[in-house]
Amino acid sequence: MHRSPSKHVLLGTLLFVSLGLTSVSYAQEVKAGDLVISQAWTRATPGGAKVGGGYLIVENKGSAPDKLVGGSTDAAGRLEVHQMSVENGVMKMHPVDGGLAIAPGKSVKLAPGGYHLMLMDLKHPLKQGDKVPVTLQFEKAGKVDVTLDVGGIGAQGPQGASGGGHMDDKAMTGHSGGKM
Ligand SMILES: [Cu+2]
Repeated sequence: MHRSPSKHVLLGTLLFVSLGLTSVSYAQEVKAGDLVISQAWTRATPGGAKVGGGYLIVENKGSAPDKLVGGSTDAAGRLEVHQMSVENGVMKMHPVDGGLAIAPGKSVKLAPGGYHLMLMDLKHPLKQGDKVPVTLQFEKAGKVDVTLDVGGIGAQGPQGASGGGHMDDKAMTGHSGGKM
């Protein structure tokens, strides 16, 4: 009487969905102390552009807050942590004062239209398909190397795992992680 075939179907579906998510997860997930950084990406920039954005997700699995305070990259003169806000109907961005707090047990998403990394004084255009090594600076976790996957100019999110699953050795220097 309590047997319900539809429950099995539902379970099967859930299992399938979670497996599916796993298989399209991004090649790079960087762990640094209590932080897990994933889905790091950026957009291609038009020639001559001097700035580019950077987007990722930071999850704090620990019990203490941390802060993303800045970073650096060889691809640009400076790297800042920015936020967007709308003032009088105009989208503006400015550096996050004192760093971006990552509360314990929470994830913070840097995405177009919100918090983002700002690569200032780009040394060369970012090209779709390239990988841009970036060193993030956290208050507690310290320096963390991640790689931004460069998507198309109008990309709204990170690209799937299609193509480019392998890691560039040069991008791997600085942390000991290997392929899982
Ligand atoms: Cu910005």
